[in-house]
Amino acid sequence: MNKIVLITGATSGIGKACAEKFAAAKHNLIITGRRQERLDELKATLETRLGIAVLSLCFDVQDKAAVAAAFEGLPAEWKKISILINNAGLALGKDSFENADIQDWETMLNTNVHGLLYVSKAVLPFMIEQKAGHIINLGSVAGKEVYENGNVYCASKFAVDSITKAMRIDLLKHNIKVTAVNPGAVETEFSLVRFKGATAKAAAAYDGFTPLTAMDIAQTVFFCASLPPHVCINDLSITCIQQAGTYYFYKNQ
Ligand code: NDP
Ligand code: 8X3
Repeated sequence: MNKIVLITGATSGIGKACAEKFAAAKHNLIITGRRQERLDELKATLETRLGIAVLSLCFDVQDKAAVAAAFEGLPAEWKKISILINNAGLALGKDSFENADIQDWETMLNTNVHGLLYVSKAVLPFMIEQKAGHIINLGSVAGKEVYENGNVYCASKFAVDSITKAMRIDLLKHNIKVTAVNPGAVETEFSLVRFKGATAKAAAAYDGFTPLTAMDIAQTVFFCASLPPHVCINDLSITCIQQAGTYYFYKNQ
């Protein structure tokens, strides 16, 4: 049976690859992001190519009222969400604690932590009503080990790690699975955003090794979502073969 899969941050990178992967398996999708034109383009492509239904919702996950309004206003048939992929997120800057920008810190915490909480709170009543659901949070290896100049980005992903664990415990009674997928370096728009459009600096983030692709992560998320109803992957970390943890890389000589 086709499920409804909600993917936040589907306009780029891992979220977009998840949309393609779940659409290919004939699931219907709710895709979100702030860039309406990218949402429109993805919806048109997936509906035409794969014959699935796609609903796009354009909002900023930092905006609590906008998040609540988007989900309260869903047509009844779209409220039967089976899988929520909390993917929208970003890093801003990679500076030593004393030099980092406070506004960047706030944006990361508001997006990666508050945004994930707002969306989860809005969607959970639909899953509780169905007595089933699966929440998959995009954490990071940066939520397992802090690295130099990673400070508040790492803190935001440590928060995702603990929120995921807390959700899993509290939602046991509702038959809702909660999974964290924690990638190492994945080549997406992540570094371009982190370095605020500085293309050379962003590209240099992947110098000397072959990073994961967005589709590698989408396949992993899809795997977690495809296991039998009684099985829940709790926590899955994944890196490319040239990375171990957050700071060990074996780069091309
Ligand atoms: P991208 O920059 O390619 O994609 C980020 C997505 O998040 C975009 O669709 C963007 O949409 C959305 N987003 C960002 N801020 C907001 C916001 N305020 N409101 C709504 N949507 C927002 O990066 P990735 O695909 O790499 O990142 C996806 C997730 O994976 C993030 O949580 C990231 O922390 C995590 N991750 C990434 C890794 C990597 O190396 N790339 C490694 C580990 C984890 P729009 O701009 O249209 O709003
Ligand atoms: C993104 C991976 O190592 O750049 O979460 O922080 S890293």
